[in-house]
Amino acid sequence: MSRIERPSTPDLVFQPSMSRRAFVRSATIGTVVVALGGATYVLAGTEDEKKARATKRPDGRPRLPPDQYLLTKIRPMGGAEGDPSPGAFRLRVHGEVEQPFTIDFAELLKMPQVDQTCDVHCVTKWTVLDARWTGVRLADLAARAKPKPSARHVIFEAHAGYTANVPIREALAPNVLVAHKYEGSPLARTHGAPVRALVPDLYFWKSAKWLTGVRFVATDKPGYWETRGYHNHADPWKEERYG
Ligand SMILES: Nc1nc2c(c(=O)[nH]1)N[C@H]1C(S)=C(S)[C@@H](COP(=O)(O)O)O[C@H]1N2
Ligand SMILES: [Mo]
Repeated sequence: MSRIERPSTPDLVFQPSMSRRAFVRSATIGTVVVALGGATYVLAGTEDEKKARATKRPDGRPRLPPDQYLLTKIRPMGGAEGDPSPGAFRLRVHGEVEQPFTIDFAELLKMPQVDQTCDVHCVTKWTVLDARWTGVRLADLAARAKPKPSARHVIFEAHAGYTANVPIREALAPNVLVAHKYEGSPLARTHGAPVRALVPDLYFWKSAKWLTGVRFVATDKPGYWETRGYHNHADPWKEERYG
């Protein structure tokens, strides 16, 4: 996983000594560069960040979790890409369920569609506010599969063996989607085309791209990043970054 560290910049700083490398780096993370009276200033996005930190979500938590900064668009974070064609897509819903099933892309589109605006938070410290997604609630797919009382966790399964584990109560929250659009357009290949998971209230690594399956399990099974030093749960407000 690539890591982005944010340079520490106050609101408006005159940095004649800033190296070209540091300047370019800060310019790529959403800062605004302005020229005033012949001097160059770096205007960091910190006013928006202060505002987002001061604003509360309906659940009482701040819009911006601790130690996060803002980007305006989600950033491709890599991973082994699956086949992006909707025609090849199959999603298997299985495990500790009464009615396991597999659906293709056309069947997914026939299920109730949700258009949702929500914030996403990457463990590398960027946050995007008001990202717009379209997809099907995982709870609706689960209702069709009928999880057994023994089901306690959901394992998102993706191309090339990537997995991410989420407790069932959190996975069935109404804002957890199997998403196929971002900002009104089909998902870009780098963002998981044709279908990804979206678990907005946990760090973004739980949102498996190139989704192939949703498996209900009785016993928790730490996934790809969870077995590589990342936290098993991943709550951004508790800064559950590393295990
Ligand atoms: N299949 C798969 N899904 C994945 C990953 C991956 O490597 N493979 N990376 C995760 C990580 S670490 C992050 S931060 C997000 C990044 O999503 P994005 O590239 O759309 O920003 O996807 C998550 N989903
Ligand atoms: Mo990540």
